[in-house]
Amino acid sequence: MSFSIGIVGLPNVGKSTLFKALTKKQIDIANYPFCTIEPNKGVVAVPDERLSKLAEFSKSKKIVPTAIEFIDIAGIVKGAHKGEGLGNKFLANIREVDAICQVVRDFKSGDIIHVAGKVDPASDVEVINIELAFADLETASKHLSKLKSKLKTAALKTEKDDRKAAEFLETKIIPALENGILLRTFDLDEDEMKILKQLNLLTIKPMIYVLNVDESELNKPVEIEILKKEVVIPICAQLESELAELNSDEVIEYLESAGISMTGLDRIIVEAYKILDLISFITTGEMETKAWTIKRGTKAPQAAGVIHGDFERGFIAAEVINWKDLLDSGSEPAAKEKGLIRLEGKIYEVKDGDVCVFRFSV
Ligand SMILES: Nc1nc2c(ncn2[C@@H]2O[C@H](COP(=O)(O)OP(=O)(O)OP(=O)(O)O)[C@@H](O)[C@H]2O)c(=O)[nH]1
Ligand SMILES: [Mg+2]
Repeated sequence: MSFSIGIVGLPNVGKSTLFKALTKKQIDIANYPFCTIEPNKGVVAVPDERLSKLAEFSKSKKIVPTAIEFIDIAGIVKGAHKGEGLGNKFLANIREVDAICQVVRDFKSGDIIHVAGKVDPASDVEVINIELAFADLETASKHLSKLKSKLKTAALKTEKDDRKAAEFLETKIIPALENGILLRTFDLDEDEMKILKQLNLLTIKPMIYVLNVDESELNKPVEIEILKKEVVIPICAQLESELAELNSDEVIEYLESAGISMTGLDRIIVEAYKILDLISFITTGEMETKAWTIKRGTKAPQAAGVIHGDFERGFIAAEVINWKDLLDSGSEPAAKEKGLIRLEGKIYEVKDGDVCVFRFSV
């Protein structure tokens, strides 16, 4: 199971600079047989401080973090939804990703050309979001006309769902998109989600914003009205690309001197993981300590299935303990003695930070 984040934004805002820095952190792909690496794709480890602590606890020989994929997408320009620039290819690329990371230029330094002639993050965000909304508008309108012509000939029994979908698109979705409203801000019920899901729309995908600022402005609060309710990560892409060249001791030294706990890149990875509603459970032992990705709400058998199909098919039960409880109890037998290791069945929802052992029989 691999999740991907598309890096989008206007041309020349620092997308590739950010992407290259990310790929310096590219994981040892031998551990991740599912991924084919293409030049604009990079698979990076999701930082997780719990793993090193558990590895020490279990005397593990290796640590295997979980990973997500970033895709560097060509810059978008005004009119992309009509095919301007690399419009169509760009939009096709975004359809494939699970979430969007929108890079917005706010750095003033250097003589880097801005496509609109001046640095104006709020206006840039608007341009991109309107392109995404208009691309969705086209998709939704096409689908609506298909539904309408189908309804003209449909038998009475089958038409109820189609009629409902057509009305929903016509009265709610299309007017919103015409006004440039992103669909992910909508409260949608299950039926409505189902209608939209098959359309593979862009503005329904979760999004984080990366504000590419000058290094001197890194600690300033973000005061951009349009981004008030959004997840915004200020970074300096150029600085991140320099940090990516350093070894881990040097990075720690830098973080301490700057008074921060994580590099901008790591924050992006962690936030991307969060907006995808992904969580990790952990397996730990002498061989390895390993994090596994699941969607929040996944039940124990399906979580087990992420490790191996047999674990799901032959699922019996899961032995579960929170990672911190395990560390605090000093040893596994001590945790067992205190009754902290629970036996959970098929309906148990695995939690973030659960350390699991699955019992199965095939
Ligand atoms: N001063 C400064 N320059 C930067 C920063 N980030 C990127 N740049 C420069 O801006 C230029 C464009 O950066 P890219 O990363 O290629 O931009 P892009 O968004 O990938 O551009 P397209 O692929 O054309 O859409 C390069 O010359 C970078 O060195 C930054 O944080 N500060
Ligand atoms: Mg680029």
